[in-house]
Amino acid sequence: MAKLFLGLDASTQSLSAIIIDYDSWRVVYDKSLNFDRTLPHYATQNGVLRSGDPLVAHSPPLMWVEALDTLFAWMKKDRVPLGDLLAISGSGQQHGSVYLNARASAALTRLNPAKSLVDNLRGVFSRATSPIWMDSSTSAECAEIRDTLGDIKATAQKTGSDTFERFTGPQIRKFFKTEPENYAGTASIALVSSFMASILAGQIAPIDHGDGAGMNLMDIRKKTWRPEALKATAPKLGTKLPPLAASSKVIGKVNPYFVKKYGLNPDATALVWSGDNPCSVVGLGLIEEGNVAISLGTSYTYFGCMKRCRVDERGEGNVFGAPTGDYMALICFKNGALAREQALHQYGLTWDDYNRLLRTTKPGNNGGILLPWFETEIVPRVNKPGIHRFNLDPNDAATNCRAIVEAQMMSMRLHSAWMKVKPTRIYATGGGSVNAPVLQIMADVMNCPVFRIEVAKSAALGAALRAAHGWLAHSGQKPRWPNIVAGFTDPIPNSEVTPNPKAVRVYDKLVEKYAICEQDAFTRLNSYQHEASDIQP
Ligand code: XUL
Repeated sequence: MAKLFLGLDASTQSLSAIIIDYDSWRVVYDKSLNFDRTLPHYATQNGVLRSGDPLVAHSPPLMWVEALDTLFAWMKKDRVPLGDLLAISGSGQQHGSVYLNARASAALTRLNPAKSLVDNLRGVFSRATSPIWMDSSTSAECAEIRDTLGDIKATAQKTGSDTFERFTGPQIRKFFKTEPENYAGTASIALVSSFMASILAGQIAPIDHGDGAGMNLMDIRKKTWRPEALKATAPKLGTKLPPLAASSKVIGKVNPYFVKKYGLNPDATALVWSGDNPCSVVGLGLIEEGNVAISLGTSYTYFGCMKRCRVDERGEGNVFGAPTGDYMALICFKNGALAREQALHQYGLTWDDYNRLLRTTKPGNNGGILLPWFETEIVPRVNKPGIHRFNLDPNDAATNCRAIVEAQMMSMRLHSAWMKVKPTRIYATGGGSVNAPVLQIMADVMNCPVFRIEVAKSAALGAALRAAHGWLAHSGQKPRWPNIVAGFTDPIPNSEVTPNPKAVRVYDKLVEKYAICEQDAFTRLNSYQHEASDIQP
């Protein structure tokens, strides 16, 4: 009998299912349900309920409940051999929180298969909507929690990250402050991941160390709730949080609801879920320290696993638990594709022109540097947008285009140094990774080979791998993590870009100058109201 494992991914816009066959490491089923399209009665836009306040971003948890029922119905209709599934796990958008009342625990255990999941669970929420990771309305609460824990450095050392608006602790504090009665009526607080796991397991599920680290509530080293952080957040919070658990933990047998309604094997096991980023780490095969993924999307993200827990004391990067039991770092740069697009408009170029200019200019740009903070920046923290040029003529399209990409890569190198993990293999993903000259600069600045991969549902895939891993470990077998799942995460043929030793030497020097330029820009930003968008020292 095939060893089949199901991974689900409750992301912002969709719920996806991936089934893998463990013996062949092949994906045998892959399906997604888009919330806006399939469940339009929740009136979400890209999975989010929009209010008048642009800082607020919530989603309806009942929509996730209905999506789960619908996706299982689709799998049954597609004749997926659901009876052969050995275990199920999942991945959830990080930080989002679900507020459950005292009826929830019993309702989860006694789901009636004659009714829909929605009808079973309609009455279990103490808050109708769930704040999600796109919500940035909690700056006041971030400051309050950070002040109680000490400062940025202390908060990062204690919880793995500085306080961030999207993190769950500040969101819980805001709920307690603005709706104290509903907070008091909350028996249990779940993350998106642990809420979905609770439905599948028929009991309030633990929160795993990966997603738990995105709350500003977990002691990042001990992997236990940190009483001081709970106290700084809201009263009696300890009584409302489920236990923390390793991401390989088997919660128990799958909820009989799914056995009776969809024909799952009554012995199939339900594992804890994790966050989408921790799941992607194993989905992309970033198992060994030094294997790093760089996603070149609207924003750029840099992430990879760390064997030892190190935190970013400047509070820019985030540290989460990785499904392997190690740690992972996630660093998000806002001025990604956005910055290159600005240059495109400014100089009236096409992407082909941009690539040609990158090919015809020299690595190091003769010392010309540009800080591309077209928008406020997350890493480094820049609250006032501005482009800062050093030894660069603003009218010269070619050197400015090169300077933007060089700055983005040098910033990644500089601001990932706290991990103390030298990249040995970089997987480049996202729209920007199709540009070979950009990947050449990446390889040269990082002094590391770069491979292109298409990331198709790495989080759902990682969840399926976690299901396999947890199940095998639970049944006394020695599981392994694959580096590549064929047809899914294999590098695009002939996409390897190797560093050019001469260029590497240029960037080893230039990165020092780049760091000085950043400092210089910060001094200016801090010392006077900086209005000019161009600075030419
Ligand atoms: C990570 C984060 C996002 C969400 C998206 O900190 O906020 O990547 O996990 O799903």
